[in-house]
Parts: sequence; C-alpha cells; structure tokens
Amino acid sequence: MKLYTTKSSGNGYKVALLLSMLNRQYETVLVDFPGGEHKRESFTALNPRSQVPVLEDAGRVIWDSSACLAYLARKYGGEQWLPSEPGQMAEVLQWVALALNEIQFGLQYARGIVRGIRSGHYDECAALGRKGLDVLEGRLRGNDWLALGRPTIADIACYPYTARAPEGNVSLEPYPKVQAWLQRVEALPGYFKVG
Ligand SMILES: N[C@@H](CCC(=O)N[C@@H](CS)C(=O)NCC(=O)O)C(=O)O
Repeated sequence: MKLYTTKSSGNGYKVALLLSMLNRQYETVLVDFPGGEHKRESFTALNPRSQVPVLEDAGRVIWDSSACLAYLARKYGGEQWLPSEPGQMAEVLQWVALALNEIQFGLQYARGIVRGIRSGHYDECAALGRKGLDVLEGRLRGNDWLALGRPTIADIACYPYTARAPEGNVSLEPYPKVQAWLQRVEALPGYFKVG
C-alpha cells in the first residue's frame, strides 16, 4: 500500500493516523509541492484534483482523505471505525462532512493563509472555522467522541486541523471540551504526533 502525501499535509496525516491505528504497513511517497509535482501528469493521473492524499492499494487508487478513511475503515477495520448499519454510518459521515466543510475551508485555509501557502480572506476562513469549533464543542459537551460513543473515522477526520487551529491564529481556549477530546484522540493506541 502507498500513501502519497507531503510532510505538512493534515489531510495526509489523517490517513496515516488511521493506518497506524489499524496497524497496517504502507510506504509513504512524498510529493514535491514546491517543485510542482502535484500539477504534473504523472500525479494528476492519480488525482485529477492535484491534491494529496492519494492511497494506492491492491491496484486501486483512492483520492480525498475522507474516501481513503472510508476505504481503510471498511476494508481493514471491521465494524469499529465506519459501521455498515445505515443509521450508524450516517452518524459518522455527518462529522466527516464537518471536516470537509467548516474545518477544511475554515481552519485548514486560515492556517494556510497565515503560513503564506494559500491566498484568501483570512477573516472569513477563521469565522467559518470557529463555527465548526462551536459545533464540535456543543457535541462534545455530552459526548466523549463525535459519533457512536466510541472512536470512529469521524474523530480522525476532524482531528488534525482542529489540533492545528492555533497555527492559523484560531485559539482553542474558548473550547475546553474540544481540547479534552484532542487529548483523548492523542491517547488512542497507534496515535503518533506528526513532524
Ligand atoms: N478534501 C481534500 C482536501 C485535500 C487538500 O486540501 N490537500 C492539500 C494538502 S493538505 C493539497 O493537496 N493542496 C494542493 C492544492 O490544492 O493544489 C481531502 O480531504 O483530501
């Protein structure tokens, strides 16, 4: 199995985290973003969006972190990380949707603007990110995990850019339940810190 990513990609990190928690062996292929490798045909043949992460497994190519998480969870994780029962699956996917909207276009993009690797309207991104954090905080007031009362790909999908929110000048201080949840994720077997 191969994971195409970069050293600083939080989306790649999601996939690496689940692979580690599932105890799966894989090869990391670092894509040279400054050199424009992701825009070349050799890479766009894998992902027409020119983005990491991309997963290659048994002749199958999967792009987008959420699709990679779903694939790995169902193929290697039994019923734990993404159950097949429709209602339970939907509960998990609601939170994956938050990761792909408020967290990506809010917290991830705010961080990218602060780091100078993305252009855009910082205030709008930060406000959207805080909206996502409000939703997380509300959910975590009565729950240890985002879905089903246990760790699932919902937590893995939301973790990296929530943890990195302060790098985008979005403080986590107003979000004590979110901070406690980050620590619970960090205590899971197979967790590793990036970088
Ligand atoms: N929704 C996508 C977002 C992927 C994404 O934003 N990847 C970034 C790195 S973290 C990237 O490849 N950016 C390069 C670009 O968009 O040109 C996912 O979850 O995989």
